[in-house]
Amino acid sequence: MKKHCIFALALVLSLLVGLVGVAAAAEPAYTVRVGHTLAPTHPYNLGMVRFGELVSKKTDGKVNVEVFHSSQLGSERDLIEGLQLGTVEMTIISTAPLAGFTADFLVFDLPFIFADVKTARACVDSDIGQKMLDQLASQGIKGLYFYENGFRSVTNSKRPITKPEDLAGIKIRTMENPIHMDSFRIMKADPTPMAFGELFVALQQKTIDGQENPLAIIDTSAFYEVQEFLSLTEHFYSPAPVLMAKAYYDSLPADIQAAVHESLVEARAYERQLLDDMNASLLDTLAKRGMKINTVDKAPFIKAVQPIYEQYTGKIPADLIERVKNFK
Ligand code: EAX
Repeated sequence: MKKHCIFALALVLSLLVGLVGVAAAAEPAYTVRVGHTLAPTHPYNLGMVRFGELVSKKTDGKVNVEVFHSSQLGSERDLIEGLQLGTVEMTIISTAPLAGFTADFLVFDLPFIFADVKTARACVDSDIGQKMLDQLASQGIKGLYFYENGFRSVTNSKRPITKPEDLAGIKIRTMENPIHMDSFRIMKADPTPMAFGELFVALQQKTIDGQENPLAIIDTSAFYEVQEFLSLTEHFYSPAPVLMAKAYYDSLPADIQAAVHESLVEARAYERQLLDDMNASLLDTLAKRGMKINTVDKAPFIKAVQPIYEQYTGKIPADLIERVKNFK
């Protein structure tokens, strides 16, 4: 009889241990909500999903990443403020809205400052970019890595843009960034800052004539449905900083922080590769979707926006502008 009781007790105990074990495995210790403004098919989203897969694997399921696309958690400005308030743990955005928080980020918004994507990636991944990310600590933000949005081109519903004068009178949506607005003003366009989430409807209702974004956004956000002309100005390069709430990052144990870093570095290569692969076929795709696409001679555009460099030297340290402009 006694033997049976001991056996039954051992069985109950092992079941309990098993249940606790399953419960523990089921409940991740850390849930990271990542918010962004782009479509679920854009590399921002796919890159963050890949980050989530990698960090969950590296931490045996302790970290669970939930990605919220399409401005579900607010605009890029809302997301930056959300990191500071602790209402969201992580975001991937363009640098443009950060200019209001740290002026140095404006350097990346200077028109035509990078000649090609290889130079741009090397620069943002260098000590120049790292120093900028580190500056965000004073704003309660942990700047982690630069992913990529890409070179921005103009779309509109009025006419092909082949030279700066063609922009005269075009009501163009810009990001909430002074350099973006001044660059289009100097070319006699009529810039309107607007959160990305409101853009498609504004184009559809023709309250604005145009916008400017990289090809992958024009495609994944279906701007081809509401924009007739695509002019390949490639006037700004948008890096995409991945940011975490500093208080949240600091609360993570060192091994979890290490897994976050490793996973973000791996997923960055994946996100950039996705963009490269998409860009290889997007001109053909967008033409098939009905967009009238033209290339441009960039020289007149570069000349037209040159005064922006003088205007912003001082607000952006002159030596930083020189370093980025001459980065090799
Ligand atoms: O960062 O607002 C924009 O046009 C940005 O390219 C977009 O939010 C992705």
